[in-house]
Amino acid sequence: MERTLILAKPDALQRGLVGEIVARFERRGLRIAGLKLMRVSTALAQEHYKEHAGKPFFNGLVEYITTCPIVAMVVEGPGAIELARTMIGATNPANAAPGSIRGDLGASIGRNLVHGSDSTASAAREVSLFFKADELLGYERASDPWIFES
Ligand code: D4T
Repeated sequence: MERTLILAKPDALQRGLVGEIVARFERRGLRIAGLKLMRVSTALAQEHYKEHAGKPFFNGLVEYITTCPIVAMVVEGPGAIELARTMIGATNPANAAPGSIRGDLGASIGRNLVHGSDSTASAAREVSLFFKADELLGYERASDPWIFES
């Protein structure tokens, strides 16, 4: 079982694509463990994207993700991190496979709709940056819906 951070970025909100994006993860069988509409502060944006600090696109990236609310989501399931990355597609929508979110809906590398954690370490770091522990809910009861085999 893995958990990964998914962000529907400002262009997803502006274009009315949040429902489409959430639905894709749900339909693929990943469970929603956390979900919220929020504004990203400059400090949070800089921390989230710190691996890109100093790169030419860094300031634009921080400015962009702080301009408009986002929807942050934690999804979970077996192999969720890699599965979500495959579903999201290549960073540049021009190279993203048709069928992926960016390949179907993405406009440009600077407006690529979605973020997904890229490794186990990133997922742990990013989930805790965006969510407090008590904002993440499990589905432990036998009656809770669960698509995967146990
Ligand atoms: P995120 O992190 O948003 O899921 O995207 P990726 O994991 O697919 O890509 P990334 O970390 O390499 O880039 C983060 C973010 O920066 C934007 N970007 C990236 C950009 O505007 N210009 C660029 O040249 C690159 C490489 C897009 C995603």
